[in-house]
Amino acid sequence: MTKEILLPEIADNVVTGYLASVLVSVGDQIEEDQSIIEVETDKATTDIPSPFAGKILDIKVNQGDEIRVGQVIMIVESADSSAAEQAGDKPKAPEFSHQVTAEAITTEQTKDKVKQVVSTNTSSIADISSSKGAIVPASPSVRRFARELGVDINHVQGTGVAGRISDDDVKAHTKSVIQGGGFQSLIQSDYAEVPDFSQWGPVDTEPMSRIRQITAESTVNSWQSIPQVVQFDKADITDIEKFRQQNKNLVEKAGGKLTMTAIILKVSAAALRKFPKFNASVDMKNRQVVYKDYVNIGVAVDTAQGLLVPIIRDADKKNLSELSLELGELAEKARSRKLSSAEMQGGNFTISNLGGISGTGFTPIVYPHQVAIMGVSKASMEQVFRDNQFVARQMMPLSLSYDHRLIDGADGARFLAWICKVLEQAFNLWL
Ligand code: CAO
Repeated sequence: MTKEILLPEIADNVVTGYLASVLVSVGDQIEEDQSIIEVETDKATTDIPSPFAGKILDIKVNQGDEIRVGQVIMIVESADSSAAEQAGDKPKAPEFSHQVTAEAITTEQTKDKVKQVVSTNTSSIADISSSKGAIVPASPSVRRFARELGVDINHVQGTGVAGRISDDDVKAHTKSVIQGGGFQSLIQSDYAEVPDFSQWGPVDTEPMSRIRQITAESTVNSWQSIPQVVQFDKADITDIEKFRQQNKNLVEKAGGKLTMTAIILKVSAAALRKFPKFNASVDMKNRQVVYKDYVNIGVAVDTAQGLLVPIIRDADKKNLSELSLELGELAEKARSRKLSSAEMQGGNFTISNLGGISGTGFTPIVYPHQVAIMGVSKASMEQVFRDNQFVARQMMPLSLSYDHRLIDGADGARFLAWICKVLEQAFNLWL
């Protein structure tokens, strides 16, 4: 019999997504649970599996389309019919209650949701609105843009079809709230037109991926709203590198890799406890500083799709082996696009280690709602003057970008010096 596959609910409060890729073709014989499309949202990229086996008769969506929960994705000729269908029961209308939380989207749950939305009729979109109540019509990118400006999307008047809200509507709303109070520079209202580059030679264009758009928006937002200062220092890691070489077998036996990043994580977690200002957020709206009694650290991971930052939770409570294992797992998940949105949320501080690649120093950008990020560059042997003589030591450059609204220069210098001291002699941690 012929069946439709509809887009299931992907995450809490997510009603649309972008079709990143179609993984099958018309005429393909597919298995139950086989991934058929990849959908990108502001939060993550999710594989959507087929709820049954069959032959694909038609594909109703194209790469790059913005698709809505409940929308028909494909028509499939399914060999078997369920007992309920044979008995003539109508398939259940999709239940779009917000039961799937962003932090708990497992493959099993996604499959369950897919099964819920398989239907032989196309009334699903109407069902969504009636079961959820009024949904403000706006794409994920517009919602994100509004959030970044601190604008409640529910207060924005949409000028598009059926009241759909665009970036321009959010900007117009924001401008009207500010009413020319001298803050226009905070609103990146109109991106300037770029010149026609083809007048100087051949060009090609490609649309930005969602990850690239989000990185672009988030870095612009940070650059415009956080006054950043960068402090540089160098850590003598000669002894800790010896320790790493001597002990890496132990971590390998447990299935992980004892890398410099894991060691830096451990030391940074201790530093965040010692210097609570660096484990805080600035809340200008309420003129307050939010100090956190948990130490969640993001680690920048370079992936083929772009930069992703999974969060190591409670890093201060984990030993080096645990941190190494968890970092390896999260980095692998990032590279295979399996990170959930929850695994990228709630970080207090970030580490960006480019030392495995190249470079003598760089100035990373503080993440929104954090107050500092530490850049790590490639360690190398240097002549260091100690005790009246030059000695060869392995030195690792560190750069700490921090939010000057909360952190003064002396704080930044002390924080980084402490990290260098502990990396130089790890037993300093016990003192
Ligand atoms: N100096 C010298 N060597 C270093 C180093 C440093 N600062 N950091 C790592 N290395 C070495 C490692 O020790 C490892 O050597 P061995 O194989 O001999 O053990 C090698 O480089 C490769 O390391 P790795 O990549 O396996 O592991 P890692 O923990 O060092 O890095 C991760 C993990 C996820 C941080 C890294 O893979 C990555 O993605 N880095 C890029 C981060 C990024 O893009 N930052 C920019 C973001 S914009 O601010």
